[in-house]
Amino acid sequence: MISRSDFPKDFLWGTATSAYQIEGAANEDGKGPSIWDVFSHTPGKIYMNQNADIATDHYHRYEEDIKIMKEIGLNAYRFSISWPRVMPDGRKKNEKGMNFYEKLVDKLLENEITPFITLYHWDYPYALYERGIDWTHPDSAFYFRDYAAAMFERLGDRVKLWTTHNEPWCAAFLGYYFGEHAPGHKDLQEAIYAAHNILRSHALALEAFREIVKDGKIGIVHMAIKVEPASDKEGDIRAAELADQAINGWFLQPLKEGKYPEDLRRLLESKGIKVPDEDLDIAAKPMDLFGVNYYTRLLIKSCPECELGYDIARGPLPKTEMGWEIYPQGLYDTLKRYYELFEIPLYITENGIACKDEIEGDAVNDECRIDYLKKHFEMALKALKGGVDLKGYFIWSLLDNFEWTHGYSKRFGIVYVDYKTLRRIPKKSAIWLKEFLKS
Ligand code: GCO
Repeated sequence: MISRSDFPKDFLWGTATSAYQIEGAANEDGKGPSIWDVFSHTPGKIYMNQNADIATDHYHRYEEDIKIMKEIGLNAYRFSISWPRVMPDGRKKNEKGMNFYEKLVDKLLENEITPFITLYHWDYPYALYERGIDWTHPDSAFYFRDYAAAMFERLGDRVKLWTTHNEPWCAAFLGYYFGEHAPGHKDLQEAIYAAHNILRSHALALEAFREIVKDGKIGIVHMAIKVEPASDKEGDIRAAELADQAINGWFLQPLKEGKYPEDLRRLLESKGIKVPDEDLDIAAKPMDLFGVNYYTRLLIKSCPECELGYDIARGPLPKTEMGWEIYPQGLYDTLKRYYELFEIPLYITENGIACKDEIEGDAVNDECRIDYLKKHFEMALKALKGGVDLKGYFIWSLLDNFEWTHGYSKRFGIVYVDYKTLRRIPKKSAIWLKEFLKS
């Protein structure tokens, strides 16, 4: 079994969360609604019509949660800022909202836990959306830049590790094409515009960061699914290449060289979709770090009748409560790919598993999570030994929390949350992690 001492001494070991999924206090202290507040209150969108008005009430319990992190022995914490909490209308500062994040950061630093901030984890200000200035509108990039600059000014003296966006693919394609996430649109053209403006907003925020946080490091967090062909048939191999361009390349290539993947761009244009290219060159501004969210792989098969010519095939491997295959090898492959592509430090910004967590008395015996984490830690170490400059590992997640359209039905935490009382109960994986961090 590997031990913590196999990793560099300054390696960050943390957990990851996001504002909408854990904070609650959805209308408190001047916070404005986000598109997720509105979406989760729309009947039929979320499992059992649940919402995150309360979530895990981290807004009021963050000191207790930091104490738990400290107790486990974690030295970092990845969290996101709720844009409408600090700017209810999308641009005017709300001091009470700002103050929450200052207190959170100060408490983390007091406990020698390194804060690692995500600026956008999908909770766009509804006030901007209802004015038509959502991600499909070019001005969204300027509003985002002003929001980012305000946060750099407010926290940049204490927080040195930043990312602009969490999984832009989800914000653009789940939100605007598949309709599964807020704002629930189903329009491929809108999704392409949203992806483009998110990339522009990332570039503008980077420019602002260079001006404001001279000694900081900034990047982006990508949903890094390992795409593989369902068979070695030519059709499946071609389909997987196209799917990889859609899921990974659509963001990786602009970030690397300021242009979209050629095959997919041509296919989209052949369907009458306009693919913008203005400002795309700025998306390739140099970053200091790259965040890899890895969970699983996707097997792709050819599907001539499908809109983009491919479909997902069900894989043979053991699966999680989300139905995702458990595939640690994909983490190693993904880390190697992205390090070779960007040649900058990588962080595993999310990795974790939803298990059938049952509580017995005061214990949750989540062996499935311990097994998953062990195997993925081993792949991270293998990548490190293989030359990848891996700087940290954030487990998704600290707490069970609001799993988007699945509501509270899927538990990813290393700490169990009893949603009736909001009591936190460290699971067996938290106890295992505590031992690992001492090893
Ligand atoms: C994501 C999001 C998280 C999810 C987690 C489990 O990567 O999709 O960052 O908010 O909750 O990944 O699905």
